[in-house]
Amino acid sequence: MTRAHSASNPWMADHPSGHALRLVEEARELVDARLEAWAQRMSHEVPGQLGEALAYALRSPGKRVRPALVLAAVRAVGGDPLTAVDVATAVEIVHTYSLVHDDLPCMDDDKLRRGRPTTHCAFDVATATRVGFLLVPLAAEVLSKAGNSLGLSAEEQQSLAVELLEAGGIRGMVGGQWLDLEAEGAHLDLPGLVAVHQGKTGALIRAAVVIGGIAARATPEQVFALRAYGEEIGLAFQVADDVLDATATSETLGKTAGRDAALAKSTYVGLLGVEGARAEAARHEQLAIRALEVSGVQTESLAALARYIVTRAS
Ligand code: GRG
Repeated sequence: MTRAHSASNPWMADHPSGHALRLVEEARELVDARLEAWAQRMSHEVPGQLGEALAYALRSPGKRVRPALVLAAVRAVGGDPLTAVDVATAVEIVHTYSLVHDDLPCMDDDKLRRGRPTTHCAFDVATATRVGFLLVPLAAEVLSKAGNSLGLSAEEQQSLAVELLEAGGIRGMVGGQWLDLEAEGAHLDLPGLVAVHQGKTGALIRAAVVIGGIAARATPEQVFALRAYGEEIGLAFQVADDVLDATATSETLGKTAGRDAALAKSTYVGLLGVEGARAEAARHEQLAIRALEVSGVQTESLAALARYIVTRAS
């Protein structure tokens, strides 16, 4: 999809719709209130600097795209998003853990995240490492409490937990990050890059969508469609991320721009160019929407978020 084509097709506008922005804003308000409550609790329950650092990480101001996807998936299968805010919070806490660890000197070694010093810069490496490890069981606790208050069966709760924790594991973020670190300085081809990002970025995004469906008691067919949608927008998200890393400023992104080039990483922009990468993101977006259209899942919110993901400014 070229920009000329997108300009002639209002559905493919090259900026997020008001609807998408409202969905993200709504998720941010709802989830930020929960994160704030957990931050206060952690700073009281966990002694000293570690409690403060946990609260610092939980309060870090992200876009909250994954929570928005959880709530949109709930809506898409006829559920009430307000019942799933804690589920969305659990997903965001896992994402927050991954950012804290991703920024550590032994990984991407970054100083700026979400417009603030990274957790290891605001505190120290040992504290940030512990913060990351403690956020994962916290997410499991938040998820389990959410499953109970939703009245989900033991089997449904198990599916939620498996979905979230597997996305963080060797077939998800850890596996993808590992491949990514090993590939620094090497030249990956497109299948190699897809393998990195299906794990590193895509797995949690896909899990967010599937988890929303399970929380709203989606049918197996609906979960299948949500998973296929999530797989595609997970990749679209990373392609857009590569474009932003190459074209936006650190101020807009709230994190260091140009980091991929500095770390000699293979990227979609490196392989396809900026316009080619934009077209690749739009291709994944279309595949995502097509996966929903055949399933009887309501597409409106999820389609709006797919467009948001490929056209966001940060
Ligand atoms: C031990 C090998 C090993 C790995 C640990 C740290 C880790 C697991 C994985 C890294 C996963 C990661 C940070 C992927 C990047 C995903 C990504 C594009 C994040 C940016 O997401 P946004 O734009 O950020 O939604 P905000 O700040 O808005 O939430």
